[in-house]
Parts: sequence; C-alpha cells; structure tokens
Amino acid sequence: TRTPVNVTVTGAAGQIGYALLFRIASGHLLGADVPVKLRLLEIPQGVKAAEGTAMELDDCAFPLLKGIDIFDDPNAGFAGANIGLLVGARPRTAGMERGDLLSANGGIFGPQGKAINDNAADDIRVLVVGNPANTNALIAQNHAPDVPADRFTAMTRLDHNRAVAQLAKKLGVGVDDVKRLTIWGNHSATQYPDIFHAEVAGKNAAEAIADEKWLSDDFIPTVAKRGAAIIDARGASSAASAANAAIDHVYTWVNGTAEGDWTSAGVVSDGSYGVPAGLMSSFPVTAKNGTFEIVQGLDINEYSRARIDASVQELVEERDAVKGLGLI
Ligand code: NAX
Repeated sequence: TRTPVNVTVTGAAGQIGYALLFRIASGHLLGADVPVKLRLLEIPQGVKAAEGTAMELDDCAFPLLKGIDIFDDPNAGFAGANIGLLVGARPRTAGMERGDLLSANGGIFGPQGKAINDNAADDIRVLVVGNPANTNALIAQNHAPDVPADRFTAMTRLDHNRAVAQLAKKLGVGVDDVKRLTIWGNHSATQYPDIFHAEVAGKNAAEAIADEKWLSDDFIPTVAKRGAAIIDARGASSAASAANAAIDHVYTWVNGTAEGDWTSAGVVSDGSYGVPAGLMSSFPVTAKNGTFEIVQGLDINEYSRARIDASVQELVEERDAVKGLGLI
C-alpha cells in the first residue's frame, strides 16, 4: 500500500478551505488511488471552526483520507508536507494602502516560507492561492532558500478556467474543445488572457473570433473582473471555483499536461518573454514528471506585448515594494 501524501492547507477554516478539503480527501487533488493525510493550518481564532470541518471530513468516511491534524503553528503545520496549499491570507480592508496589505501578508508568507524551508518534505510543492497571490508566493519562495525555486507557484488557474469557459461559450463549443489558452502576468485586474495561440476545435481561436472589439471590450475585462462580478452576485467571493482551480493546478502539476496542450500558472520567471528573471508571473506552462516548464518560442504580437508588459510592470512594482519593506 502507498504511503499517504501529506497535504498542508492554510486558511482551512475559510470558505475556499471548506470547498477544497472534501475534494482533496475524495481523491481529486492527486488521483483516485493516492491516500492523503490532511494538515490544517489556521490562526488560533480559526482552529475551532477547522475542528468542525474535520468532524465533517470524518463523517464522510473517505477511504483515501488517512488522517487529519490541526495546527496553529506553521513549523508544525508544514512538518513533512509534500504539498502546501497556501490559502489563508490577510484581505484588503477599507482604507488599507497597498504597502499595509503587502506588509500584513509579508508577516504571513515570510514565516510560512521559512517553516516550509525548515520542515517540509524534500519533494514539497507549494501553491499560493491567498492574495496578492503572485507576490505572496514570491515572498514565501524568498524565505525558502533550500527549496528549489520552481516548487513555489501562484494560482492563475481560476483565471485560465474562466477564460476557457468564456471562449467556449462565445464560439458555442465545449470547454474541452479549447486548448492552449494563456493567462499572462499577475492574478489581478491587469492579467492578460491570450487567445492568439489558443485553439478551438483545432482552429486558431483569434481567427475564429476575428473580432478585436469583443476581445478588448468584452472577453478580457469579463475574465479580469470576474472575481468582482461573483462578489456582486453572490455577496461573497469565489470559493468553489477557486478551490476547483487549486485542485486542477496541483493535479496537472503532478500528473502532467496532455500532449500538445498547456495550462497557465504563476511560476518563477527565467527571463522568458522579457519577464524579469525571479518574478512570480503567470505563463503558458506544460507539466511533465512533476515539473512545470514555460512554453517557449511563441510569437508575441503587438497587441499581446503591450498587455503582458503592463501586467508584468505591476508585478515589478509589487516586488520593489516588498523589497523596500524588507520582506524579501
Ligand atoms: P476566508 O476569509 O473565508 O478564509 C481565510 C482563512 O484564512 C480564515 O479562516 C483565516 O482564519 C485564515 N488565515 C488567515 N491568516 C492565516 C495564517 N497566517 N495562517 C493560516 N490561516 C490563516 O477567505 P477565502 O474566501 O477562503 O479566500 C482565501 C484567499 O484566497 C483570499 O486571500 C482570497 O483573496 C484568495 N483568492 C484567490 C484566488 C486566486 O485565483 N488566486 C481566487 C479566490 C480568492 O479570492
């Protein structure tokens, strides 16, 4: 029998946590034949609610779930972790300046990065979901000098899935007919969903659409502002779709992308496509043998170039701000 995989989830008592844990325990994160042990990391005020969720997880009698432990100390929470899903973060509250937001999150993701560095298993793979996800991932990665940098990633899979769904709807095809779509840059309103390399049922998506007005005035803003539209409609931010995207991200990372297709993930830049090396930016990526690789050699037209540059510029500014605050 296989040794269970240790999955640490931070912010386990939050709304994404509630949508995420049951799917991890039922085998959707790693596969239907992979046993898991859950390690729930919360702040002290969140521990009781996490205990309630753990009771419900027990009550599901999931055959693959081999244990649940709850922690409020990052060193203990990440001990032996093979997968880290960093969901808990400090949200922006009214009147909060960007510097305050970055400082508050630096106070979470710096220590968590160090706890991962000092306590996680050698094969640790980290996905940061908590916003600002790219920069939080950059902070955590910078506090884990002994972990290969490519084990830290930030989630843009929700943006990717949103873009796939919008494109499929527009062209009247199934979502599984859409391939090679890319989210570039930051998980923020500046993100750039790129359809110029995407294929829909074997045809180039941009040619199939042939409507720059729809692209600029409808598709891109709809994808980029989808989070706000969900809050407006639901009265709460995306939770089940965010949890689903986290599941997709890790499943793809571990099990690979299909031949000829790719997905989107925030990964440490190697300088590809003019994105400064070291930045945590979203790229088109393939996954093989548990490693993401940036898809190389794509032609970037002027339309895309300007939009990629704008989002990357925002990431540069966030990086410079956290550097200035001494957080990296
Ligand atoms: P909730 O406020 O429901 O839950 C957050 C949980 O994190 C709380 O239970 C809190 O106690 C816990 N927490 C706070 N600080 C912690 C720490 N230092 N260690 C451990 N736990 C801690 O938020 P939820 O709706 O679940 O969203 C979580 C994060 O995901 C937010 O930052 C949100 O902005 C972000 N999102 C990111 C998305 C993405 O695509 N990358 C999309 C969805 C979501 O907006």
